[in-house]
Amino acid sequence: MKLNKKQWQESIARILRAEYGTDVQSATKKELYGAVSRAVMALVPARKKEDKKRCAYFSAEFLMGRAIYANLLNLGILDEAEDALKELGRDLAEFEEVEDAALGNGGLGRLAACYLDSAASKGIPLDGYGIRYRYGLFRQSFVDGFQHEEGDDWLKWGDPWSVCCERDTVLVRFADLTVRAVPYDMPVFGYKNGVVNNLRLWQSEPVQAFDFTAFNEMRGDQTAVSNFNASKICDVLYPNDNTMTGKILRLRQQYFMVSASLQDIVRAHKAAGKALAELPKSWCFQLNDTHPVIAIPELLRILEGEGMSFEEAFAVCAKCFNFTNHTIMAEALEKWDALALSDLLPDVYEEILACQRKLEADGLDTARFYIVRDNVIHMANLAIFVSAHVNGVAEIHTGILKAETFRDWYERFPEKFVNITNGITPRRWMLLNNPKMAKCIDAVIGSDWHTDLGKIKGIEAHIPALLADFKRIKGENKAKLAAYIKEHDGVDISPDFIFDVQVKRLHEYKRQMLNALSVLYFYFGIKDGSIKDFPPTAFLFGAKAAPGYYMAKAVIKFINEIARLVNGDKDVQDKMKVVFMQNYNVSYAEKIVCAADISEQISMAGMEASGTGNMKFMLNGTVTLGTMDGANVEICEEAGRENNYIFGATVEEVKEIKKFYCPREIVEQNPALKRALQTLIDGTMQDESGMLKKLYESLTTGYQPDRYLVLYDFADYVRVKEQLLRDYGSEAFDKKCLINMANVGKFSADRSVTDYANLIWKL
Ligand code: 26Q
Repeated sequence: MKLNKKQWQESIARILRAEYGTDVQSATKKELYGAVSRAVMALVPARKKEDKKRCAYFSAEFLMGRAIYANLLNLGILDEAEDALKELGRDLAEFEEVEDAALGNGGLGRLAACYLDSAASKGIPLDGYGIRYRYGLFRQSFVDGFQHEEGDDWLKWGDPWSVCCERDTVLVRFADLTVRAVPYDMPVFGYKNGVVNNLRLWQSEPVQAFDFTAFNEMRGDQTAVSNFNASKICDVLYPNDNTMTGKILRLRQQYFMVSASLQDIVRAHKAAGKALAELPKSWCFQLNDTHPVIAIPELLRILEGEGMSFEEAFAVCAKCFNFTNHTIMAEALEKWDALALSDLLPDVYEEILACQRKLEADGLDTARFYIVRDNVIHMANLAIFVSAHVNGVAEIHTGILKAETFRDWYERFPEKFVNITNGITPRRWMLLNNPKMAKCIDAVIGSDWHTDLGKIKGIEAHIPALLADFKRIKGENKAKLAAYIKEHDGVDISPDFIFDVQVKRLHEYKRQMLNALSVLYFYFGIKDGSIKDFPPTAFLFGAKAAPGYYMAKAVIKFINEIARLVNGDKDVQDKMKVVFMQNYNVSYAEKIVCAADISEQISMAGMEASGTGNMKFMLNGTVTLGTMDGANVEICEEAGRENNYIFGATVEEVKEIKKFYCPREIVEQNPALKRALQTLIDGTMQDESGMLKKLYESLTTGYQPDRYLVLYDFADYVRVKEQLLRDYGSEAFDKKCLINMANVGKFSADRSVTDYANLIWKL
């Protein structure tokens, strides 16, 4: 599977000649990218047909990021490929322009991608199944401080990592049309272990040219409709994160993906000569949130179509399915209108009703347990009722699921509930994005930590010796990020500044507003002299707002206005800078997490299921400024609360506060906060749109003013943030950074997938 330098060069030249009619010297970046990728693909061994049980990870999102570097790294040929190209006068770095495969929104989609990497690297037989969206998550830019969205044409660089498996095409039937589902397979390489798992993404196509029988079954007047709708199913990823819109096209996407996947799996199972009752011995299915939960009634339908009774089919499903919940936000728990679903998928609807009847026949109290009620289908309840295991994604989150969100279910089925704390792959999030730091660690403790992250604990005994290198490398990473920001966002920031970073999706519960208001507080404090000796700090933001999420877009506008105010004021130029980085994505994140001095994880306690960005920063040696929420809690357990900066109301306190909360009182008692808040309405900022005024109102008036306790937590946040800024630069502070890095072991996705394999999949 390995090539020497000469063989590499020959292979690339051959592909360039055959596919593009060109040579290495004149090939465009895109052509060269295609040729290098295809040269790698030519090395992929044929999949061995093994009789091991496999897990299928069903997910509407896979946020893979750029494939080329990660693939070369995992195959152990990154340096060889680099050498081979260099000698030909070309450079791997040219591919930095290649579009990210952004077939996901944020945490949930990136988690799926990290789990694919880790499973392959651990030799765990896990395959991903999802949708090949024509357009991924929109590209973001700012115009006058407002977010603008553009289609993400990720295929314009071609898709050399995928193989179209036309022969595995299946038909997916809706009441009003039948479409072809064509699979595209992407190999998932384990880290230097020869394992190749698979990510199968389905693309919808019109049926005509393919299957004349299916075509003829349809009435003539439906032809045009089906032709129109077929490809539309996979047109675009819904850009929502932690909210749900009840759009029927979204339901079509979900059904399309799971129906195709299950038909494919059942067909292969039968072709291997195995009985369908034995399916649980060969397969299990992990449902990545509620988005693929319609797989449950679909498998019931398929199995009954093969001659099983409902009871028999149900028994198979109850062994095969498992469900991961990623959010407690009511607005993200999927519910579908029963009439709409029965119109679109009448047979599937019958299966859902049969599940509801079974629930009743099992003697569950319908006041507390229901799948269908008042003509609404509750997908999470369906998932819990049928699944063998239900898991949350961090200790605190699983605790809240048990005690609140799914309390009744937990009381009735305690054995189903498990916690599996999220993790990240250390290959992409350290070896690839911070290679110098990785080499530096290798020199001290060897390289076992690449695949056994617990071993990174070994650096703790060498912290004094590592400090100088750590600071130098962080400095270099900061300089690189600063140069990128200059080029990409047009703002000059000095690498000597403290880099205070908040990058994640934009959501009210994540409280970018809290950070924004603190920036204004510092700004006015420096201006009026009440804050002295402020250490020069760059406040860096990155976040996409769902296009339909008004408040989130208002926050972006607000922060961009703050940036205009601060960066345009000569008085504070040597003290602070504010940048809202455009189009934050996986590739941008790789540059950011190795260059940050502060990781802002400041959600209202109880709201962030886990967070995984927090882990990426920790791995790269960054302290967390955060609340006791999500995985922050476990980060403190592992690395010590004293080595991080924790503030704010706890989950228990939030509950109490909400009983009597009056944000106006808080503001009246805190003139500095009031001043920062007033900028939303006092003309400091341009606001012809009226958005900022709405933002002000959401914090101060209405039914639930300041739902996420931004104003309540402000004073404590600023107190701890000021402490952090004072500590920065001391040796004690640098040690905290490395202690965090040393104690990141738990947050390896290798550990997470091993837990899934042992506790849930039983592979
Ligand atoms: C649902 C219906 C219709 C349209 C969109 C959606 C939708 C899409 C994406 C709902 C939710 C999401 C994404 C949720 C998500 O990313 N949750 C995050 O999951 C991470 C991985 O577990 C956690 O670390 C984060 O805390 C959690 O916010």
